[in-house]
Amino acid sequence: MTNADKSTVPAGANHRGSAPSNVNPHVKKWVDEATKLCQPDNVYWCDGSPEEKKDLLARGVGEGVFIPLNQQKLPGCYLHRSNGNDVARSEQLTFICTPSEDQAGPTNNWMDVRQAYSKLKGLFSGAMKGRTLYVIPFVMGPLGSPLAKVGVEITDSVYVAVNMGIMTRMGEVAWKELARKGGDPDQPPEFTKCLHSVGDCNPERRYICHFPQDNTIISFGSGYGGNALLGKKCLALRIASYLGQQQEWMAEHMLLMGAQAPDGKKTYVAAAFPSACGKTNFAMLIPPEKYVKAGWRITTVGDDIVWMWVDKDGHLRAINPENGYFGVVPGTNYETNPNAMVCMARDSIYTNVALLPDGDVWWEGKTKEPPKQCIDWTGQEWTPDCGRKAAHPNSRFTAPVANNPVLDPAANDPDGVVVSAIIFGGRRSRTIPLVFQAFNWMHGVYLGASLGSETTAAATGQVGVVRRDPMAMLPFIGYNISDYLVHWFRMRKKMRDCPRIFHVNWFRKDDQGRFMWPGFGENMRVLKWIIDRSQGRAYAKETPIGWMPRYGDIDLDGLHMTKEQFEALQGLKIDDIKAEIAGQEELFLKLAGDLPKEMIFQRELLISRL
Ligand code: OXD
Ligand code: MN
Repeated sequence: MTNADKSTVPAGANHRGSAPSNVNPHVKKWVDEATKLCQPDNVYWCDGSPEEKKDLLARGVGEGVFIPLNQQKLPGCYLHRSNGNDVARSEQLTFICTPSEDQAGPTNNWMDVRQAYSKLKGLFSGAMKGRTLYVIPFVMGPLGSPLAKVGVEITDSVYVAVNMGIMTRMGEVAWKELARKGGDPDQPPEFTKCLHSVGDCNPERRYICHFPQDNTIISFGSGYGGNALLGKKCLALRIASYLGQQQEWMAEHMLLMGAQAPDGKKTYVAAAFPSACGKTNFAMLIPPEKYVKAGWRITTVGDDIVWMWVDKDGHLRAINPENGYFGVVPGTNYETNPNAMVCMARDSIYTNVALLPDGDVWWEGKTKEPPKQCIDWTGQEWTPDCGRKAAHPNSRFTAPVANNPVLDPAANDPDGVVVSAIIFGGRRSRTIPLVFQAFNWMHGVYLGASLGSETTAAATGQVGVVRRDPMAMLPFIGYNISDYLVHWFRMRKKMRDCPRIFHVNWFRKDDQGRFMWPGFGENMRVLKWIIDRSQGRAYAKETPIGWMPRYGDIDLDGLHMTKEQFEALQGLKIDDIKAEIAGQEELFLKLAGDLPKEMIFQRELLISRL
């Protein structure tokens, strides 16, 4: 027996950590090859049990990866401080690796598939010496769902092992799901190979590579969520978007929520907002009191990713492939998102927040008054006047969906839920009204495709500039964007009754720079209009950009908003819309000759309406 075959982590475990006797031979072969390449000191196969989680956390504490928090206040919660150079997704170091550049398209970084494998082989060779290699089997999607996908992640990070245990259905269940999918024992079963090493966490040697045609992800040099928890952005969006195009379904960067009306009728809505535009807040929205009293309830199916397919009745159905939340913490508090606060109050991992003297955590916006002192996210003493942020602007919590007090009962339903409305939204301080509805699916796809948003801290780069972010998927489309847009247009043909499509902007500001809409729970008012429109109940007037509520069509009772204020919030200036169309040019030029003709038609129609 070689050293690498022995599982010595965690000590004393009864067979825990060794390969299950019935592991699929194709999986075993791949793990053996990776082990040979990476040369770890130990190999540990995760089973997903609660005992294992405890052991992994204890091991992480021993390694200094996790700091236990105040267990009275935050039972089961730990703090992790990442390397200062590794605090967000690294889009410039993220690659789609295919035989030809054209398959990755003009919006992705491309690497030749053979060159990528050879470069990565060099980086991974011996990379896990002195470390433990964890084998993490996981399922994306409710068990037994037609869309559920199995992945196996190999990593040398205990932080990744624990977080994958929260974010996915991890462990034994994955082997069962793989067996359920069955197939010919001689044929490799469909599973995504995910190979990850933090390496030396050097941005010069950081590569997040996707091989859609091989259903493979290889990530080196980063421990950050989106770069390292490979089930999330890498599998559930980039690889899944490609699989979806091949297999006629859709993987989208969307939240999924249920809204139950006082009459008990529930409507499910999916919404695509770019990173850090409040998807988690919207998905966990608490309606204003009068709505709650009237009997409205909002429930969360997912806060970041949906997979959607057309069922045999021609309806668009959706599941959330994830089993946890990886949410942004700054700005979250008991007023802005009480449900998120409850989610992260137990069994959660905090990454890059500040540590209070009593073992509690803090971040900007958690309380009105900052603490007198704390340890900041880099581990240094912090006081309010020190001129630095206590928590990193992209600090995160990882929490199980089961903690969510408003988790939708269908969250684990393999058949998912029927989607009645799709909402696109961005962070736009000017030009774009609070809400409008697309004329039809094709127009809605154009709205989604030309979505723009002011950039935030979730990705590295400049903050505050309008970036075109088609369907909020720009960093996540695992193939050529032209084919992706064509796929969206074509999905219409498969549906008998398609969801209505809307555009929202919670972030419009007046000339004094003040937000014109209160946002948060009050977004319920907009949601109600959207639901009523989807059910054919509410009125709207036709405008050049779509259907819009008039003052009086949307419930503003209790908001003290005058007709003039509402009209300013919904106002359209033709010159601004023209400038907006010019702003879309950047994307249109990138797509150049490959722009789907439907996009050109929709733009021409818009111009003709102005
Ligand atoms: C995320 C992101 O972490 O979109 O969800 O960046
Ligand atoms: Mn996201």
